Amino acid sequence: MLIPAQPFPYAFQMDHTALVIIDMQRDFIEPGGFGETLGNDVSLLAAIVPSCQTVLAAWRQAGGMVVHTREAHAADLSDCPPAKRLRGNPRLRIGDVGPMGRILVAGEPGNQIIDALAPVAGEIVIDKPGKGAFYATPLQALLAQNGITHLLFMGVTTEVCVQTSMREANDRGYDCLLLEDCTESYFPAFKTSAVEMLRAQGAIVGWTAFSAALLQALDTPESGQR
Ligand code: TIU
Repeated sequence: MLIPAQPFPYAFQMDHTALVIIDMQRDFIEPGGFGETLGNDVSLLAAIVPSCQTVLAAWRQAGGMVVHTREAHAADLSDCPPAKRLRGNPRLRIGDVGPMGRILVAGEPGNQIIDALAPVAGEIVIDKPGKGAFYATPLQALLAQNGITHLLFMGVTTEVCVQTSMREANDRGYDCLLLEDCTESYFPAFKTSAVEMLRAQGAIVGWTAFSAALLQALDTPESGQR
């Protein structure tokens, strides 16, 4: 398939491409989680949920591989460096008890992926202790086992976990595309900057496109090379 993208069209084959959904968790999107304890207005992030749902449904329908990530720490916080836990002056720190359970701890209610985008059987779910999806996770091995060479990214936040994951993936040789209307930041200006810098210099990190371009290609797979 070939879809309109910036800075130039993006080519991919369904069976070598995975949709990677970064950290669409209650901890970032709902009040009372990690995102809000950092002082952010979390309501901005909910706006992308409908477009993410549409893409996820179409990608599943087309039979594409789906990877969900969660920023999550072990209950004993053994995978949370003090430098991360002690940074800044949040209202609640990682591991503290908040209204949705312990902040950013695996298995807690607030750490779950939001219901609207919940994983289904057969989809990969990666718990990651860092901002990037590859650091200290089995993601690269799982993608290699499945012959994946191309990654389509959605999720939050654009300039933190999405950008870090996309840069990690780019350095590992994946052709990456970010769906612009399926990612969001607590800081609109940072989203704009991140999108622009990722695709600058001839797609130095990767491509960007709007979901309509992907949806149109998925509707008409015969329109491009499959
Ligand atoms: N704070 C912020 O913008 N993001 C994070 O801490 N994690 C993710 O982006 N998932």
